[in-house]
Amino acid sequence: MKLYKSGDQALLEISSNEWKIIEDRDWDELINRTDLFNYLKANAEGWKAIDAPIDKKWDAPLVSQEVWAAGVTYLRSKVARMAEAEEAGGGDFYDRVYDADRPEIFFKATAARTVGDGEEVYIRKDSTWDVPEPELALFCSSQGTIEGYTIGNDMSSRSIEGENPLYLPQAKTYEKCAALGPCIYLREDPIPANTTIKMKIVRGAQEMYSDQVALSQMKRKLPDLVEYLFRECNFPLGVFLMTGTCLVPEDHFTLAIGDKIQMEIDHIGKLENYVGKRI
Ligand code: DO4
Ligand code: MG
Repeated sequence: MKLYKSGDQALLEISSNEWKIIEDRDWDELINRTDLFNYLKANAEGWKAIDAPIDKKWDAPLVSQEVWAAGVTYLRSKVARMAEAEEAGGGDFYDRVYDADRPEIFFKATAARTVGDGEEVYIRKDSTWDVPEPELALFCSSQGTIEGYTIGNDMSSRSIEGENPLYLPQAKTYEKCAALGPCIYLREDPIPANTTIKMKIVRGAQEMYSDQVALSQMKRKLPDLVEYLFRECNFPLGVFLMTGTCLVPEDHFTLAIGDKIQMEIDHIGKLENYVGKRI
């Protein structure tokens, strides 16, 4: 089951040919509940049936929630970050966090800095090395339960974070630094470990990057990441948590204005964004 946001409306895809519209409902109130899947399933009969929308543009599935992110949860991220921070003497930190009990968790973006499917993400003007990071993102209720899944793009400046790990907040958080979407994917059981995350970067007619990874490659357990996030923080409206990347383009690659970034996660769908720059 998938829940999409389009302006003030919520649309529920029960199956490819069974859609419902949920009108006049506050998005924050609708999604922030434990057992969201069964709530939607139990109430679906009362909502109006509609035809499957064609070529619809979906909003990012959040209104007031914060977006957080976990890092160095896959070996590939650890190795890439150790190399980029080596000269600055910070490589060791990534090695240590990969093996530590406490995961790396950082504040990523407010809803206002997060875009949806089909929109522009930005690269910083003071950055020379930029990459998108395709990540499984969790939607957690205010009670700390994992209620759904979406695709997250954790846009990152590798030149800034590589200069000094203390610059991480500037490498990660700026206008349009995050994309989420296209929906919140809901299921009764946890998302399967063989779920695949894919990313393609296209420049004009040329494919610049294409790779994929299975979720099973992640070192951390999703509930452990959530447990750390909720230890000393309350999220009265729920929260989105990106869970780290494994797909890192070769070091010579940096994003350019106009690049198309296509992310896909099994079951959830596709998230496509274009690279722009704040004027
Ligand atoms: O420590 C830097 C950021 C790590 C990250 O964003 C990731 O591994 O996805
Ligand atoms: Mg990341």
